[in-house]
Amino acid sequence: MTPTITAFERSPDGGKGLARDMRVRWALEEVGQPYEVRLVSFGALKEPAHRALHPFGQIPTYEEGDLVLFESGAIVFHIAEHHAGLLPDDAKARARAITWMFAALNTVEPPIVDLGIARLLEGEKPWSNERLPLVEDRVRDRLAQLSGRLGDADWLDGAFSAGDLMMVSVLLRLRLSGILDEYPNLAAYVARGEARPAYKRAFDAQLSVYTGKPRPAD
Ligand code: GTB
Repeated sequence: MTPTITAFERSPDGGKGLARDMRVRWALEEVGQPYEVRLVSFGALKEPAHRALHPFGQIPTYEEGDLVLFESGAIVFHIAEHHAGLLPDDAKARARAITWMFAALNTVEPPIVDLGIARLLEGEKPWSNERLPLVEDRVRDRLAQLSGRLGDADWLDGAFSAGDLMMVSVLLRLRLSGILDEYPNLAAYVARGEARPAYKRAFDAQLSVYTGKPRPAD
């Protein structure tokens, strides 16, 4: 059965792949599962029909028959559980890959989201100049720890997994800040993720929603 996901009808990033449907698209592309996309306006997100799918009125959602999921982490985990390619067969390696998914979402993403809020929404506040460096340093702390763990490995724990998919997706949100480049092994890690054919297909698909055409070949 072909699943349907939701994405922004108009993404504030204009298709830079920063909205969280991108990670779901990437997972579906990695496992070779075709999918359909329903675009939702900001108004419709808060309407009862969408809230029946997503209690918080957000994207992405995932519908597969009578199964409805929300939360990008839960959706990617579901995809990874039901298709080969994103989680190792070995039980312990699988548990470690799932641990990295949670680490990306619960430990690395929160300070990165905070930084986005501090820069985009709080930049005009009188206390912003004082707070921003603190928020940036909390991001740097996490990146330094992650960078130390990754070392010169290609991926976080052996072969590419849903843990890497989620971590790269989270780190990508830092690209414009320049902070990622302070950690060359993390910048290279993100670039490896973006170089995957499945990532490129997912990126092009979300971009074409907003431009009407895929991006030119790199
Ligand atoms: N924890 C949830 C998940 O992982 O699925 C969070 C979902 C979420 O934040 N969804 C956002 C949303 O629907 C879109 S991704 N927001 C609308 C609302 O809450 O009313 C966040 C996002 C949006 C836009 C950009 N961008 O344009 O750069 C980046 C990230």
